[in-house]
Amino acid sequence: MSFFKKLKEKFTGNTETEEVSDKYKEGLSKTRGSFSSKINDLVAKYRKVDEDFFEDLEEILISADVGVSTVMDLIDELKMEVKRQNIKDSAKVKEVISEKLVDIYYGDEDSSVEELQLNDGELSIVLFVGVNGVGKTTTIGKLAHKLKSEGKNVVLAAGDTFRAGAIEQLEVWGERVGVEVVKHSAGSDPAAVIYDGVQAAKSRNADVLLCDTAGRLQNKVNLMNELSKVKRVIEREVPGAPHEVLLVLDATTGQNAMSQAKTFSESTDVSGIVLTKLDGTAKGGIVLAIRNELQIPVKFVGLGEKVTDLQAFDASAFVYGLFADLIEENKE
Ligand SMILES: Nc1nc2c(ncn2[C@@H]2O[C@H](COP(=O)(O)OP(=O)(O)OP(=O)(O)O)[C@@H](O)[C@H]2O)c(=O)[nH]1
Ligand SMILES: [Mg+2]
Repeated sequence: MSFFKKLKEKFTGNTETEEVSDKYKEGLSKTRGSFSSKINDLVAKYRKVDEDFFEDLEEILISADVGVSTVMDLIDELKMEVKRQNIKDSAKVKEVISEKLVDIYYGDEDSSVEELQLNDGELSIVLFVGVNGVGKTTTIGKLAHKLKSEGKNVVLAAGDTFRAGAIEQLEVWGERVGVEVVKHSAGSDPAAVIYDGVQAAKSRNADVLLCDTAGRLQNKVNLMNELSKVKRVIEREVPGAPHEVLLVLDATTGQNAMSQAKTFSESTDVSGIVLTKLDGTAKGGIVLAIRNELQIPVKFVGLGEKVTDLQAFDASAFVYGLFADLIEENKE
């Protein structure tokens, strides 16, 4: 079966999967608009698949923030596949590209969504880190909604005591979603807030505690020290916790996001990435660069500002979003 047909079968004709593919389609419309039109122009320009074709393709991928070394791998794979299938017609390459994008994301692992690692029946703690403005607090609100709708008992801890208004912002989310928020006053010790959050979560038999943290302090060293302190409190209070340390990155910042990932993973064990604001960029290819160059799984993507716009990352759905027009018109 062709790859587009497989994707079409997976993501259409069923309300549950259609909801997912619709979200990706909508959230990736900027990237699709720019990426797909460039690919279409490329195919129109080169009828035959030759060296020049691949060179231009390389540029298109790099301009979508796919990341240089990932692009190189991808181009090598594509060349091999084109040879193997003896593809002469450039239009046929589109499908091979989409298939290889999924392959390259998952690498040798079996292609399943990287789920949030939560402990069933016991308290799980998720710590959110990332620089200011990337979307930590918003993501916590969205994830709280998602977990609650799955029947989980969720508590939030307002660990950003530094930025004015940060505590209130989390409280607004708490009210909107209908979950409890543990807080202290502004300027207090974040580790103490998190400690209280853990005690509250334990005494309420909560399933998940989501911990917000500051994105900016007086300086970077302070921030990293504070995060370590918060993490130590969590480790001490709940063996095996934090179950996830999620680094939130803003997709619209491109290479900056990559360097943030390097900085944070040097001082904390980041277990996964939340890539926000994919809806706001035409360079959604950064998902692939992050996975491939940092070896950290992207667990969620932010595809808009609405509470339902946080999606578990699924590379097939992502590629569906990128090539939706081609996939849907596929008559096979
Ligand atoms: N379009 C879009 N906007 C988003 C997304 N995620 C977050 N935002 C917006 O990004 C802005 C910053 O989000 P916050 O959640 O306050 O960011 P933060 O990381 O908590 O920032 P600090 O508290 O300053 O460290 C808000 O206006 C959010 O609505 C997304 O997936 N798409
Ligand atoms: Mg915040």
